[in-house]
Amino acid sequence: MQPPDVIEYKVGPLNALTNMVAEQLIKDGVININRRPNDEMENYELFKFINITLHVPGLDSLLRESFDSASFGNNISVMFYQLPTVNANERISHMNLYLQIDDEGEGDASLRLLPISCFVHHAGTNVANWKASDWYYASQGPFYSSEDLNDAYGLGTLRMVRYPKGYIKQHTNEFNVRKDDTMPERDFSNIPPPRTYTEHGKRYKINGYKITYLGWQFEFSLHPVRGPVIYDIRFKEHRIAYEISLQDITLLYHPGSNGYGPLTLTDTAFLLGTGSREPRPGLDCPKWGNILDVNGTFQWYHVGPWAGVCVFEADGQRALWRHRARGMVDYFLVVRTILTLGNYDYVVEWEFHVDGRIETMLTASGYLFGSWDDGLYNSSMFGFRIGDFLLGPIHDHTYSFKVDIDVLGIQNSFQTLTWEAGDINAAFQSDDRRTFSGNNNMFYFNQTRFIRDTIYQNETSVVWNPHQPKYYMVVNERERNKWGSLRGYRIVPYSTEQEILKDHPLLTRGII
Ligand SMILES: [Cu+2]
Repeated sequence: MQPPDVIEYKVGPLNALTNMVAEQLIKDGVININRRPNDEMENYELFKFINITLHVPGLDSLLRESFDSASFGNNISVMFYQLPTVNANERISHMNLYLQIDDEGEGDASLRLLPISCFVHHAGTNVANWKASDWYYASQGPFYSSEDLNDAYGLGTLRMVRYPKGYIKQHTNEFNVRKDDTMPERDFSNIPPPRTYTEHGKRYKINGYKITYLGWQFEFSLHPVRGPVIYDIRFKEHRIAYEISLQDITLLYHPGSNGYGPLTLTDTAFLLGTGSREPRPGLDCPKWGNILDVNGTFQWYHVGPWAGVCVFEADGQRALWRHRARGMVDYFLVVRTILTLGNYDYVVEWEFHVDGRIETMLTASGYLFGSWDDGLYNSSMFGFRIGDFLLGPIHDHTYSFKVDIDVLGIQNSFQTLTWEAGDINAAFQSDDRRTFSGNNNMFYFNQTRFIRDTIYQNETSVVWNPHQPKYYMVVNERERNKWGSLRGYRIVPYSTEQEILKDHPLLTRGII
């Protein structure tokens, strides 16, 4: 029998709601089963596995003594975060305990971490082969097993952590963020805020997942692992892009103790778990907007359609352009999805402006992931203390998008435009198709600035440097506008951040 593996299928064609065809994209056996994303059945087995390991006689009194009489299964729970591995035969998760003391669980799993952890090795599909290793208690270890940790506790060799008595009672529900009625109201806050409405109907049309709006046309889809996608994007009948899609949300955390959650996350993997959420009318979808169903999956199982994307026309309430008595308002169509991935809510949206510009936006809110901090061993080089035993560690969210541009066909090239400073002669000599026949003296300044454009023949990566601005463009070398310039689209990065880490193994190896 073939060993279990991972296969990806292409399903289409677009907007065909019936008679779809599935085509296998990757050959059997190419992707090792250990490379699959987060898996709920496996989580269930992990909980069962660790449950047995944690119910070691004596460990219970270690927990009670450390954490204000808390106990596992009562107000202590467990979390697992998968770690990146180089070897495909490995599948390792970091196990961490946390206090579960909020009625609604808000913030518990990401903020109330406890400093008891281990690694669980759970490669393959045979649970009997799984094992736990590297137990730590308040950054002391590693202990080979939970029994060894328990023995150290019994011998009195552990440096103990002791939460103050009454800690749990005092902190219960403190992370349930809601309006504080004891605070004074702000002036005029009792008056309803401004509202936009569509007086004479909508200016966009939705047919299945095909959306049209003032010359725009595209199709929306939701990939079960990677998230929202728009396909076949056309402006005034012309194809601009085949696909613009979220590929991954990568997080790198840098905790200062063994009590931490994820070290690295490819957050979109959580789509298979909690996944896409309904945009809420009045909060992130205007009441006049349309909410479309998406194909819902939960942990690989199809669970039928659920409301997952909001479409509406926004009043930008600013000028797209203006000059004296003339001008045009910046109205745009918004396609917005909400991804609630664990402690974060990501809002992914595309804006289609009437001037032919598309903006891809991604924002994050929710609860941050903390790490345990005892306040004794000042680990403030890793972040800021934000509570008792709690550090908000520095981390970053990197959003990767695939942008498959097709400007007037698929024969496209990548072009960059840079500026150089130099004297007049250097400027004219920079383009060997031209010769300068004028007199240098006609320029009041001899120093000038000139453009250099490059069309890349080979695939390459680009490093964005705000100190050396560059225009990135995808152009069609066979299509020119009436003034002779190549037709294309410019890619404008909005991020102002530079490279996040120089030598992080995850970034340098390029593996997950
Ligand atoms: Cu964050």
